[in-house]
Amino acid sequence: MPPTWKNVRADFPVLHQTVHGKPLVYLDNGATSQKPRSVIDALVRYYEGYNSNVHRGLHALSMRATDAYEGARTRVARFINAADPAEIIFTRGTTEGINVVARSLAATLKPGDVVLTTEIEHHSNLIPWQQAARASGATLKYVPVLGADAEGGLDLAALDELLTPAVKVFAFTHISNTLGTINPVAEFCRRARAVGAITVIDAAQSIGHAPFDVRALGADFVSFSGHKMCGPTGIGVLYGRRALLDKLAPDETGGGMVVSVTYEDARWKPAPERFEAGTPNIADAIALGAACDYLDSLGRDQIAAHDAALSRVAMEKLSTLPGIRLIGPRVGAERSGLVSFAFADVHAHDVVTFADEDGVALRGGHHCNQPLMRKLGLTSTTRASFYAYNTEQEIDILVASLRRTLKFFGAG
Ligand code: C6P
Repeated sequence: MPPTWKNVRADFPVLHQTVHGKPLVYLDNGATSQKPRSVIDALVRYYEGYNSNVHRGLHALSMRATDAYEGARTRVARFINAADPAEIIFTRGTTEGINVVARSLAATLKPGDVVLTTEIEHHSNLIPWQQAARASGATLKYVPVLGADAEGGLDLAALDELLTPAVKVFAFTHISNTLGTINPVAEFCRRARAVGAITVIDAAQSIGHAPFDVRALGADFVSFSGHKMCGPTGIGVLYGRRALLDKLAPDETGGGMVVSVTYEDARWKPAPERFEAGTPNIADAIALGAACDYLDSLGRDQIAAHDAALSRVAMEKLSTLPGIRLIGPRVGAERSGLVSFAFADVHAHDVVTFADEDGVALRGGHHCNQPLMRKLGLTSTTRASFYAYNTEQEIDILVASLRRTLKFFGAG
């Protein structure tokens, strides 16, 4: 760990426990990250000190809650360098944000239009576009991934042919949750702009792991989850460029998002309220602001370097295991802080169960990437995903656990 981080692990209460009598080695950060004390404290402060509804009350507690909630919006805007806090819509998470954009954009699509996405998308950035294409008559196309182990990343040459003026939406992930591939999102945004396509970035796996600047990218929409970036579950963000948000119809209607209502009709407020019908997730939004503070106190460039160093070490050590099939970028190539692998004779669920006995938390399964798994001829992989508090020693524990598993199954 970088020396400036003194004692990152001490900030995370949950890490200091044993599981099945072994020290917890938490390597399932792709599913959800752990929460630092400062984020937990922000939740407790709200519920103990000023729990109240926002935007509705004129009493002291409500005003304090409103200030903290809107302050969190401003903090998130700064976190991703949005031009205006009004471009930050609080959602339940990445999935909800993409669904909101896909449903809203579906109304603007027509037969002949193309929605372009990629073969490595999480179901959350795939099914909403299938639905949008079905509802509008638009055609859904995919940028292919290269290599038998998807080691070659997305096929940029195919992008030349696919990204035509017929493409109205280009939706892609920043970091693949199964492969660890880091997509060239700046290039994707630039090329999409050149043909007039709207970009939608799934930043679920990247937002808490590396600097992210929506204006430098020129991104139109970005969706991410609080719980993968040291924040609480149940809160996420949909960033939308102001000019586009103002043109989109709301996805949900109800209280808090209207200027005036008659028995016949209603007029919407501008963004962000227009997209936040009903009482929002006040406590978790405020705590998400605390998560932004925490991550910036570590430095997101430092986190990215730490993730990359751990995954490089993990790839090198894992490649020594007999019969392992490593998925995604090859050993030594650039990848994010996660590694995904399969053994011919041991099912991923057995690997995860054995690792759990050694205190190691992994994920095994299709990782909500079924079409990609099918393309790779797999049903599942085992995944270890790292964060700022993980160490090289934990990778050694992982590798030792995997050796034990392979021996048990007569594969080692
Ligand atoms: N991936 C995992 O890989 P939600 O559940 O809405 O917070 O995030 C959905 C999502 C969208 N895109 C990507 C790239 C993701 O990785 C995820 C969530 C988790 O373990 C759960 S499947």
